[in-house]
Amino acid sequence: MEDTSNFVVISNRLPVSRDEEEGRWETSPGGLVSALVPILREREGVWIGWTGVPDFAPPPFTHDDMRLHPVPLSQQEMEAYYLGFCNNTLWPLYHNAIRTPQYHRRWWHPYRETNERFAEAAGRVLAPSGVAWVHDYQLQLVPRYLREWRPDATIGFFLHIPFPPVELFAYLPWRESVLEGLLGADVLAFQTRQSVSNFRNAALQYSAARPDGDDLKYEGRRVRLQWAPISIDAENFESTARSRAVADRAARLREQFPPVRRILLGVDRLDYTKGIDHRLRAIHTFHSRHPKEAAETVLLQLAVPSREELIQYAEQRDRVERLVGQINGEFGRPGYTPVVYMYRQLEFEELVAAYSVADVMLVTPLCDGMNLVAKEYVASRVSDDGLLVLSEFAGAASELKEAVLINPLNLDQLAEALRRAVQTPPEEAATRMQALRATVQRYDVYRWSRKCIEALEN
Ligand code: ADQ
Repeated sequence: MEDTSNFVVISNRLPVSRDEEEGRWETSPGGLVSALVPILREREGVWIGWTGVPDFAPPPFTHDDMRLHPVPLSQQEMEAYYLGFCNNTLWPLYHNAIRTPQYHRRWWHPYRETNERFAEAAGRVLAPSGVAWVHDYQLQLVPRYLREWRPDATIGFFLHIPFPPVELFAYLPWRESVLEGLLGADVLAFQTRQSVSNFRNAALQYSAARPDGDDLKYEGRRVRLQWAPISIDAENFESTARSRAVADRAARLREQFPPVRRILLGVDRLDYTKGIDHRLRAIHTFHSRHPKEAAETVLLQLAVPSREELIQYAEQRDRVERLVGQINGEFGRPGYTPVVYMYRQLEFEELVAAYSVADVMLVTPLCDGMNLVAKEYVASRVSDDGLLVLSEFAGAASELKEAVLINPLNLDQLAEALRRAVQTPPEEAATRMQALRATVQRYDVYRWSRKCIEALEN
């Protein structure tokens, strides 16, 4: 008899990764994990997910006070389910098809089977009438499978990425099955009101769901639709930004550049949705049109490696690196490099130090569920200075209204926004930043998780 629990979180990845050299587990960084740890502790909850290593699923274990139940995935499943269906079909389709989604039946079947396996793992460990909270696009069929097996459960689902407009979603050959999968939940939560409405339209058009006020009725049950924008552990960024260690690191980083130089910063996973290439092209336009102002800036672009096995990601990396080379070749000179580019994962304090020295933060995705980087920058600006330039296509744009909002595809507008950003009077920057900081401090990740869980428990 397995240990059961009243509260189970199910996500593709467990919140830990394996350090093979040291032979131990490490808790993954990030707000979601920090927000869920106290909840899991309080309820003696269980987290179900994959270890990140194919064919490696040790028996359940406890790490950092979290009870973890690994689900096995073979190398072939990892390729078909994860790299294939999740990241070559769903990811581009849900991000407004900014890359062409690939549709293959040989990926769909492993997606279904894998989802069934996660649901079974959850069904085994969930105590009678317990709460299961399923996360993200990799596991959209889990609510339905779990409900079939455990009709007593209360099931929540949170989508971290956008739900696309119905006209795009309609292309998915398995759209009905995906909707039926999601509609197995009692509460479906999304990052933006737009995603809530997109899902509602898709469900009304391609499933048996019917309107029930703002929610849906499906198979005699009410399915609640919730707008729940995710956030960060703002207090942690703020206190880290105020720490001696980060102040020292930030001072050392600042010393690398002449005092007159304004630091522009980009921090992204190297993903084609993040608009790093458009940002660089706008930087090129900025240097061409306004050489004097541009020469007083440097762009620090930090990119964390991601999904390197996929061709679109390798191509995007090439594109980004070519543009960096082009800008530095055309506008650099001895003692001046316009773009400083780093392709690696930074430690937390290094990241906060980068946020602390950045005069202007550039967050320019073409499409993004939320974008936590924008919120992290704001939380780290403890002196109420600095300017956030934010794409209107990031979920964060609907909350961070005092940012300078731009369309990243409009390179002229973006280049002009850069010119203005570096000349913004400090009083204007402070007014904007104070308002942004108030929002991020108030709506932090703890408030988000409470909101989601209250909806499930009421
Ligand atoms: P992501 O697409 O991964 O998340 P994002 O929200 O920006 O996007 O989070 C990226 C995280 O990686 C941030 O916490 C950031 O600090 C970190 N990071 C980026 N570059 C780094 C570097 N070089 N070194 C260290 N850390 C780095 C998905 C969705 C988003 C949604 C989140 C949460 O795509 O839209 O906001 O989930 O729901």
